[in-house]
Amino acid sequence: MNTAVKTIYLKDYQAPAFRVVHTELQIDIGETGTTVEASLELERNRDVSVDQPLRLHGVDLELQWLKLNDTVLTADQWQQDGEELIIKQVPEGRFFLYSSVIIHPETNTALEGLYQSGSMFCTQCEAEGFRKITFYPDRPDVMAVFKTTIRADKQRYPVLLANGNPVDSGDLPDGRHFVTWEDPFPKPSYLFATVAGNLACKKDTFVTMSGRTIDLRIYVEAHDLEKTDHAMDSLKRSMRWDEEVFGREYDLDIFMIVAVSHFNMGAMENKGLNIFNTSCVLAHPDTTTDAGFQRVESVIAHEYFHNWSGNRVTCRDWFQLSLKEGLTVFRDQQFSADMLSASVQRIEDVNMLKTWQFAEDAGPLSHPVRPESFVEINNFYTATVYEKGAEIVRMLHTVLGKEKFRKGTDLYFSRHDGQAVTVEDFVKALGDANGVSLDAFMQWYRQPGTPTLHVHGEYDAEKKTYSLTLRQQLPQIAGFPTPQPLPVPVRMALLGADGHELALMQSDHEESGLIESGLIKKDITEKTVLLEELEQTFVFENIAERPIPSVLRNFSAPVRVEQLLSLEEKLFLLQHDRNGFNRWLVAQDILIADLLRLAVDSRAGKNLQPNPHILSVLTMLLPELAQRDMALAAKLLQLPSLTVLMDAMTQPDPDALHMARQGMRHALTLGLEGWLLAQCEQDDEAPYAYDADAIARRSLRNTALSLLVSFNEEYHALAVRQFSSSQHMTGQAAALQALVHGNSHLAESCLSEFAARWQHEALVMDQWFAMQASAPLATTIERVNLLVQHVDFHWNNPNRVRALIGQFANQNPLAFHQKDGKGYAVLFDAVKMLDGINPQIAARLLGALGTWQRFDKERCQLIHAELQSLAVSKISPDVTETVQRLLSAVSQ
Ligand code: HT7
Ligand code: ZN
Repeated sequence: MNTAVKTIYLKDYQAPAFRVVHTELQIDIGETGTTVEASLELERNRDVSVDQPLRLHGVDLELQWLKLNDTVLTADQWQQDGEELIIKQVPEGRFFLYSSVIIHPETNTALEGLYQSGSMFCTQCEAEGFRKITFYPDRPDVMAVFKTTIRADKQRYPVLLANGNPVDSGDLPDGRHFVTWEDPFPKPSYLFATVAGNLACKKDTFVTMSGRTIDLRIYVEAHDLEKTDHAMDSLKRSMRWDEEVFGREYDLDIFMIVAVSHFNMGAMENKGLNIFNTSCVLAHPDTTTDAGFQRVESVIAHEYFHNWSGNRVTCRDWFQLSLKEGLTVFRDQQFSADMLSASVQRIEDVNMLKTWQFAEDAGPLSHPVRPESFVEINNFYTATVYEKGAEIVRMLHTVLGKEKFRKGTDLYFSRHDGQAVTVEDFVKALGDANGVSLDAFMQWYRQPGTPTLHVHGEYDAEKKTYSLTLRQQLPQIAGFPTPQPLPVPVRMALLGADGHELALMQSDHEESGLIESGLIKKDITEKTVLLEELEQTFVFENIAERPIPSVLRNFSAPVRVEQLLSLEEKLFLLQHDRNGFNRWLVAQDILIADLLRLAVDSRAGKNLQPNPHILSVLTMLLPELAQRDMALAAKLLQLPSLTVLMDAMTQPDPDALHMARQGMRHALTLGLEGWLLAQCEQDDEAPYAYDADAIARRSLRNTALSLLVSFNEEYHALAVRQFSSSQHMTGQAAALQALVHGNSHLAESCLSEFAARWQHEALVMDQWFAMQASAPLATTIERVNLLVQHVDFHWNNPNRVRALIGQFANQNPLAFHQKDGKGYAVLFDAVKMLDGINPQIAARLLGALGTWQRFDKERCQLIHAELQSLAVSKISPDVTETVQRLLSAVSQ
């Protein structure tokens, strides 16, 4: 086992011994090496004991010289210890440290620090990449004003960018040139960015709420310029929305986005110079699906919103990562809900949370939203930190209500502007602004695991009261203290016999402190009750009839729900609940239960008979619902995924669940065939429109097509027709995927035609790889092994690796968990191959095994053997940490 890894603990946090007042960088880009000269104006932090030496981080830097004020330092005046450069003797008061290093972006395949992506140079500094550029106190609580000069060959790199505003530029000898940028806002090093390239630019302007005109620029490779309109529109919508909803105005004179094809994540919020994965900025109807358009809009918003939640107010240390990410995800989810459909947005967000975060929290990779230790912080950019973190912010929004939440964020941003703070500071500001304590919610940041909410209702016909008993069951996660009760806001309504919502009057003595203080609004028919203890009963009076409760509306808390309702009551909710999100939630519950039953039947070799009552309600409901809410109808038609079903089974059996799911799809299609066909025969609109109605129409049509193609070979021609005639990628890709996943004999020629047409569009080819890797077929492993050899597959491009290996391991449980272990071999071979190229991506791929301990003995043995063999090979700290955490499942 590679044990040479160092664990960092939250409890060991110490304030920095030195502050950087001013940072000046001179970056000289060369083809075989880049020189970085830094000038740091430093001073001792008076709050910290004086005898501490100056410690700077540095990784893979070739040091040329070091100077302290006017004196060149000799080798005995500094020492290196791992990633640290230590200088013991420094002057009192302010002083300057100058350094010169050579770095090699041209061979940097880890995509951290300064690296080459295609023909351009760009940076990625979050979390700890700046130390690969120069010696620096590379920690988020050291905030400095930056001035950056970048020099490069003028012909090859006419565009030279850095954070802030441009203040100088000019020509240099030998065909080189320079540009100087100044960023007046103090920032941590992780927000530093620079770019050099030959880039085309889409320009626009935005007038802020105080009347300032901001230059907006999106830099891309010339052939992608036509794909920037949607990103620019999304940016302007985000800027306006943040002013209107959060009162946040942009601060610099210019806001730039650069698209790069090699990027470890989606995008990065560097101050004034966001760097984006091409997949999250480029969009055109010819090459991008609806999902792609939506992703661009939400990632543009997310990174823009970081300007306040992350940049102006940043994190004290990396344990506080959710401070900026949870809040910013919540903000981008609210934005997207306002742009398209609020209930569809919530369905998609919750589906994501339940699929990935609940699974992460149920296995050896479980960790609190604020972790307490890490080896490699890059391993903690997780669904828990992001998505569960956003749910905590949403709960605070729910208990405070919109206006008070806004008062709270106003105070947070003004109180902590220019500071590096903690999650406690955030929760305290929300409480202080409203004269209440929200401290109880801190426990959500500390305690890992998903609680289960048990719901039980009792009606007293004589007293006309309805008692709703809520009980929280908290999982004990190995290595953590006994879990404590959490504050769980439960938004609810009571439905009468014909589906109308009953007036809710609650006995006053039952209400919690927060509700008494008037913080939770009393609505007439919908309200939020706050469960603060392990168990509480809430009594509602004057209830004239036995009601059916609709609880956890809009998923008001990130919990699993166990509710004692009959199938009839659940089907009633599915048909009558006015809350679209809850109709989806109860539909999932109904379908999961029946699919689990069918899986048991499948294992027993029985005939698969989906519950006829469920089928008859769905076949009646869907056509009628589609007339009023097409988006919801499409969501209901997409059955729970195999991953969600595996989570619901004590010992997941992907083969039996797949059979069950196929059986249910078949039965549904049988009942709805005519209506499904009618959806596919409707006009496939051109030109493409990006709005909620058009997206819903395409979604329903494509779901219908996929069901029909799997149902009967007769319909394969229909898919081929859509594939050939559709005027947009949403239609084309859906038709091709239906054929590939439906194992059609027509798939192969369409795949070839598609590749021939789109071979020069990298993002379209990513879709081509992805749809083959995610096909739930016995032949998929063989195909993935062939695709790894394809001329267009490149291990050094994370988008391509995610499209092939990531999709296979995460979106194709049937093939990945194939009994013979060949699917696991695909993943482990990929991790071994990638670790030397890009350890961040290698470690992230292993996340697909987050629930491996729940499988049967044979599969567990196969995975265990692979993990152990990886553990004893020479691997990066990133992969070592993840392997060790995965292996800890066997000792739990
Ligand atoms: N804040 C950004 C995080 C990020 C990142 C982290 C590790 C390695 C590469 C990275 N690229 C971007 C993304 C975000 O806005 O959440
Ligand atoms: Zn973010």
